Amino acid sequence: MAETAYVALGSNLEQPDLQLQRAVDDIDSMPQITVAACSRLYRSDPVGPPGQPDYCNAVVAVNTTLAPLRLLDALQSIENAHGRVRSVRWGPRTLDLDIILFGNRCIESERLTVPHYQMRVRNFVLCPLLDVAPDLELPDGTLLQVMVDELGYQGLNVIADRYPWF
Ligand code: PH2
Ligand code: MG
Ligand code: MG
Repeated sequence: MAETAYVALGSNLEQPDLQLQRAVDDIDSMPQITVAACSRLYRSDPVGPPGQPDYCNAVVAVNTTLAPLRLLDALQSIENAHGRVRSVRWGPRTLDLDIILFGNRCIESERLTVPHYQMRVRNFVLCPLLDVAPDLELPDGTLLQVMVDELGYQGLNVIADRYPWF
């Protein structure tokens, strides 16, 4: 049975806007994963170590028959193909693909925590998520719209509206 998952995309190196557009296409071409909806494209102030370039961020809704850890494998293979080097925590990266929600599930394993442990405090995740899922509730019943109203759009700029962005 296919389930809907939400994946957050981020990049702040090597043409971040094009990295994200290619990543959406790469996700959609994976076996057993279909991109059902794609958010607007945002430029955002970096959160984390100072002195890094601005990020581009977006969120896609995917339909998948993969189990959560197999979806994670697929996304990590795309990160690696985009030249991702894992070094500084929250430091600059060519491509970051995070599973933020997987159906209504709560998952706590060594490799994967869903809902994503930081999503509630990151408007560069919640605001694009609202583009693709305006009526969404988290597994604990919190309304996404309420969280977005609390966090606001500070530090975020929409740089492209409808996918394909370019
Ligand atoms: N990702 C991080 C750390 N900081 N800042 C922004 N604006 N966007 C990101 O995607 C981001 C970040 C680590 O995943
Ligand atoms: Mg991340
Ligand atoms: Mg990540």
